Amino acid sequence: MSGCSASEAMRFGWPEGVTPEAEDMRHLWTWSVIAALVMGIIVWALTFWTISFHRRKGTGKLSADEEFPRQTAYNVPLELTYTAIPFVIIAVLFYFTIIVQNSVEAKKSDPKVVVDITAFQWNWKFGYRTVEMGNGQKYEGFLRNGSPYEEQLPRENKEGEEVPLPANGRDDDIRNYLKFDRIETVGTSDEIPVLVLPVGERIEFEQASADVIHSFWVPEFLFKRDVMPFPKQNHTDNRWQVSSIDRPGAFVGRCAEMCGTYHSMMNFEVRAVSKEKFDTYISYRAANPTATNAQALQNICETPVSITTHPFDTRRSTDGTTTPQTNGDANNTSIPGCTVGAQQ
Ligand SMILES: [Cu+2]
Repeated sequence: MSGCSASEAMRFGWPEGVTPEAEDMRHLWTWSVIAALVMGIIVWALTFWTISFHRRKGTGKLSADEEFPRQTAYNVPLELTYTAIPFVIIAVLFYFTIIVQNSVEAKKSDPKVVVDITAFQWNWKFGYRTVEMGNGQKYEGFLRNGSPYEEQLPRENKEGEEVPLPANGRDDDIRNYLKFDRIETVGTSDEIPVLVLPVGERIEFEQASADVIHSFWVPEFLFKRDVMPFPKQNHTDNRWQVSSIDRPGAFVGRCAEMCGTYHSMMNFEVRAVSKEKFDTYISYRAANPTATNAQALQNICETPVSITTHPFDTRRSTDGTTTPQTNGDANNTSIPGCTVGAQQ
C-alpha cells in the first residue's frame, strides 16, 4: 500500500486502461472490492463481537449446565435471512457483471478501422482491411483469403518437396480462413511489429492463427482473446472491437497463450496516433507499397521502432556494456521538429 499513489490505491491494483471498455471494467472491479470490503468489515465486527462479549467470564468451577453458553440453533427466520442475503449479493454482482461484459463485447456495424490479426509461431502480422479516412473516402485494403500454410515455416519431405503441416485432418476447402491485405505489418526476429492505430475511433479486430492457439493481449486494453486456428470450426468469436483508444502513446502487446518455444518473445506494439497522422500513414503505405513500416512511421514523425519492447536480446555481453535498449518515451512518441507527411 505504501508503494501506491492515492489514485492507484483506489483502483485496488487494477491497471490503468486506455479504452472506455477498460474503464467500465475498472468501475466494476472497484465497486466489487468495495462490496467485498463492506462484507468483510461486517464479518470481522461479528467475529470480534462474539469473541469479546460472549467468551466465558470468571474462573469458578464448572457445573454441568455451564459447560457451554446458551445454544441458539435452528432459528428459522435468521437462517432464512442469512441464506437469502448472499443470493441477493450474487444477483447484484451478476447483474453488473453482465452489463459490463455486454459493453466490453459490444460490436457495432460501423467501425472506422478494421484490422486483420494473424498470429503464427512466433510473431504477428497485422493488415488493414478497411479504413474510413477523415476526408470521407474509404480505403479498401482486402486482398484475398489464404491458407495457414502460407504463414508457416516450410517443411520438406524426403524428396525435398514442401509438405503442409497436418491440420487435424481438416479438408483443403476450409483452409482459406486467413486474411491477406494490401498493407501489412509483419514482425520478424529482428523487428517488433508496430500496429499503428488512430485515437478516438471505433476499431474492429478480426483474428486467426496459422498454427497453434495464441492470445492477443494488450495489457492497457485490459482485454485478451485467444487467437485460434480454424476459428469457425473451433467455434470462436474472432471479431471484437474497442470503441476508442483514448490517448496517443505506445502500448506493449503480448501473446498470452503458451504457444511454444519462443512464446515469451511474441511481442508487438500498438502505436496510437492522432487521426491526422493515421490517415497520412495509411495514404503513405498505400502509395509506397515497398516502403517499410519504419519509414511510414518516420513519415508521420513517429519513432520508427518499438518503444515498449524490443526483439529478443540475450544481454549476455561479457564486457558488461550491453544495457537494455531504450528507444524513447512511451507517452510521447513524436519526433520533435518534424512535419507530418513531409516525405509524401
Ligand atoms: Cu503465441
